[in-house]
Amino acid sequence: MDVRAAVATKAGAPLTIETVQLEGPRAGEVLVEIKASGVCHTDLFTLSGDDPEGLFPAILGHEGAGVVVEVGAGVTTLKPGDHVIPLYTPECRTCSYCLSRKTNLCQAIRETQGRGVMPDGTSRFKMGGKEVLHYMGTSTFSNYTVVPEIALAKIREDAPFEKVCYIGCGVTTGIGAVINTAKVQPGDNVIVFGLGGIGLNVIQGARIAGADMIVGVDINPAREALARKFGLTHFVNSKEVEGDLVQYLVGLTKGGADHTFECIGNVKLMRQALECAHKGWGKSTIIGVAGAGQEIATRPFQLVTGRVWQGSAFGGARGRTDVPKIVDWYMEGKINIDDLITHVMPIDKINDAFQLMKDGTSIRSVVTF
Ligand code: NAD
Ligand code: AHE
Ligand code: ZN
Repeated sequence: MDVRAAVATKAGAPLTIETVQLEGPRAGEVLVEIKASGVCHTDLFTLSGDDPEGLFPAILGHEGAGVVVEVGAGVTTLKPGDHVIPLYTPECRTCSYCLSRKTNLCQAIRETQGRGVMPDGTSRFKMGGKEVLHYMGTSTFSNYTVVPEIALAKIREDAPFEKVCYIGCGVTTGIGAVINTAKVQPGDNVIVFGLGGIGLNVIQGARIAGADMIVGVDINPAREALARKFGLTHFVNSKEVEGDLVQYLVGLTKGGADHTFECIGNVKLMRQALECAHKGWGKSTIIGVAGAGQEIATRPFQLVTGRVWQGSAFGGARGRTDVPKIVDWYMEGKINIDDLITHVMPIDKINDAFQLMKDGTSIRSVVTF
């Protein structure tokens, strides 16, 4: 079938809206009509050319929501009409990673996903007779996409697509990092570096977890007011701090934070986030994604003296199990998504969404089809 998609033809170039040919679902696959998709910083990161796994031409997008149109042979858990959120971290429930119960990083299809193809090694997308690659196993910047059954969370039908699509990445990543990965406890002090689409969800998660001080660090002063609405208690504009930022934050939290989170993707800030965690027990969780060739560094003494450095992917969430619950939280008013979706636009305007993110004007833009 012909579909309308925003195609990333090469690194650094704007996306172009194209008519692309999409083959139907093969065994174990599902055809989904995408109704809405958020634009995450990771899409911008891959488009920039900094992603070691970035391949072109490809259809980006990994924060979508839509409706099942057709299922391939052997698909048993979904049927046409079901509402779904595609998962860039699938949950097969049978691989050794899933069965370990120690991680959410299902590996059933990770290798082919990283090569931009479906589990059988081929792409379902073609343009002008040539293959166009999938992205993160989801490719939600297309009005139709094909996704493996194990990478779809079935959600309730009364949830608005243009809001809950954000649960496909940003909401789950931020809140999940606090609850599943860091396991923030009531009364903990928390520092969040970067108050964008992910960091504000970390703030929201910290408030839900009952954190005491919730400190946000950003260079964009416009982030303070919204962050306060989500639970921020102290805003630090790092551009305005005289002297060493780490010492300032250690002083502010009277010895360092119980938990810190890096939500930017800057390796220098990852180091600062570690070093302002409390001596003896502070944990620092890296969420931000850094470009090819970048490495983190610190004095090993920082770890010897009890700080813990860890990372979190998709908030440690097991998507088919956890995403429907997070949709329920939203529908029950337990979490706020509406105030974070600052812009909604048709897919034709998707390059504006990337520009708004670069300018620091948007928190989340959602494109609709
Ligand atoms: P965003 O652009 O919405 O937010 C980034 C924020 O960082 C902005 O508020 C910006 O002002 C701030 N910032 C930039 N430079 C700064 C600096 N030097 N000091 C302080 N603040 C600074 O991006 P996002 O969508 O929130 O994504 C954040 C990061 O998380 C990206 O690296 C993204 O790729 C990554 N990410 C990771 C996962 C995961 O599963 N680990 C999931 C989603 C996104
Ligand atoms: N491809 C990059 C890494 C990108 C990355 O870290 N992705 C995160 C999700 S970001 C969503 O916005 C992730 O979950 N990674 C786990 C995984 O298995 O990809 C690189 O550096 O190669
Ligand atoms: Zn994302």
